[in-house]
Amino acid sequence: MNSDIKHEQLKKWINEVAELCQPDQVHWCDGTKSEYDQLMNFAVQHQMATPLKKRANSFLFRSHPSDVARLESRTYISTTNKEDAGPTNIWLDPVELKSIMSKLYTGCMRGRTLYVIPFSMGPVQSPIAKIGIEITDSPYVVCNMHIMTRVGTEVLKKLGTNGEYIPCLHSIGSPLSPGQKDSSWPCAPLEDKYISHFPEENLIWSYGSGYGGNALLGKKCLALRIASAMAKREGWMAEHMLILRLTNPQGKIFHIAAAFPSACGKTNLAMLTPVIPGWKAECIGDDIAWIKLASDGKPYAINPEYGFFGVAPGTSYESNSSAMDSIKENVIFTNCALTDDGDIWWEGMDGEVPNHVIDWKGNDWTRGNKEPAAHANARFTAPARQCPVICPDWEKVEGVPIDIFIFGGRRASVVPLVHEAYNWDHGVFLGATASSETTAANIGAVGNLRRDPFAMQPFCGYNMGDYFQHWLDMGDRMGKNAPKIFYVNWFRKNAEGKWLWPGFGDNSRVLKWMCERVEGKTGAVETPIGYMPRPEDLDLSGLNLSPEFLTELLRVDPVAWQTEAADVEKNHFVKFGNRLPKRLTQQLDALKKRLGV
Ligand code: O2Y
Ligand code: MN
Repeated sequence: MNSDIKHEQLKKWINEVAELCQPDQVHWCDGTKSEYDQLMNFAVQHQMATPLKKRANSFLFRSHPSDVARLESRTYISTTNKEDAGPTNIWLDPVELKSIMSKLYTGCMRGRTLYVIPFSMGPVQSPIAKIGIEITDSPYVVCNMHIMTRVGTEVLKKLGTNGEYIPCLHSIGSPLSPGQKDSSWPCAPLEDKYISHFPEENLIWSYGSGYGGNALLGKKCLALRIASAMAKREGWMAEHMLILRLTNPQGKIFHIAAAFPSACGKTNLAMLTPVIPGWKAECIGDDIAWIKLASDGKPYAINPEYGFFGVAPGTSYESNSSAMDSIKENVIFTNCALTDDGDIWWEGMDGEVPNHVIDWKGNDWTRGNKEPAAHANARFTAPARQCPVICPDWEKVEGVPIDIFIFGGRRASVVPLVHEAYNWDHGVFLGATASSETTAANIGAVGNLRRDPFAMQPFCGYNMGDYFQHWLDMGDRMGKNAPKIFYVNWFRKNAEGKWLWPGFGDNSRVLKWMCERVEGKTGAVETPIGYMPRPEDLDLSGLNLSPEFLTELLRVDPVAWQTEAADVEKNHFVKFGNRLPKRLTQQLDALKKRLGV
């Protein structure tokens, strides 16, 4: 296949990497089913994967216990000047980082195959799409990339002889000596793991981890960290957002892009089943949105991905029936439990807890065991086309016009169910100050409050202060076409620690209010934090919600919000120094004034 490649610069890069990493062979991926099948056969033969008797063409992988999630502590944004990476990123000098990593890469693919994966983020013919080339020595990564991105010869054709691509170099960092038996999940020790981004040259180098966001480089590394920096330079937006189409009973269509930190039910909202009669929801994407202004002045979004890399535990027919129906076949499961009849299982799945399974570490597990059978960050990788509520326009090359932006987080107190920004700058302030309490799927202690601006804290590939300015600039360019901005919190609790809002399908009630706000058809009250629905503005028909719960859901406690404003000022905004746009300081001052501070 190498001789068919007409892109000389690409061939040169592959040859240079092959010389450095010294693989036994080089394989150019064509993205075909037979390639996928061959790689899966290889994984099964080498005890890396277990075929599942109960799900056609589906496989279970178990990772090494040290390699179970993306690693923020080993993720680097490497720019010439430290200030350009900003206070939310870990920075290393590019010369130093490349020197460290080049040593690690030397000979790192011995005994293995180097796979070249040409992939497109976005439909290949979309003007918003970008091409990446991932080099990896992991068959697991190749198979996941087949599902998560558009891989193959069509991409190389589009690249032609001199097309632009984003080089993504990945190695699991575990060379094999002659005759050495491989392990089921080879990877490098923590101190040798690096997930590195060089946004000034659109370059990604990842070493040592084979898991998720660390290794499937099209996702967080390219589509968010590198793309966000490209978007800033080129005047578009790369956001950590789901994309949802809502159609009201009159047939009017609304497109919503919503940003939530990890572990806030983003995939569930992306595949929402509305409880309100006559409303329909369709999924366009569950994690990432690339948004460009079209000639009509409106922002159009595409989902750059081709599949879902969803959190398994907690996913059930009750919480997300569309996700369950998406994973019946052609799925890769990672770190789930294996049942005795050859199916997967995880905590929170419908039905009885099984008496016996093999847990994610490969050990016997019986009901009542204190340890979970599936890892909290266990995943399914499933083709988006298998989702029963996938929108027929999800691959539209020009994208869909966005009417509403939503920010949110997981807060047990203070933050009400929903509020609406007074204007674009206020909406940017809401995004910039978004916060969430951590859960087991985030790294770090459970229950800590973390500011997660625009849900981009782990994913912004440049100085977050400049990113805030970029949002303000985009608003200026959109003018009257700028979407309305809302902030939601599905997770408020009462004094007894009980959830106040049922969430899931009932979230459609809140989305309905937003759509009616866009149409100017429903009311709201002005509060210090933004417009909010009066109880009568929300469609709560058929919902058994006590008046006390509703009052608490919509309560704004000025004293708690004064503390919130002080926290934003003293612990959050202060980090951005002179990169914090003045317009956001003005928003904070306006909030304080409305709160009577
Ligand atoms: O732990 C990982 O490597 C995956 S993280 C992830 C996966 C899919 C969608 N979102 C996320 C995230 O952390 O935001
Ligand atoms: Mn995500």
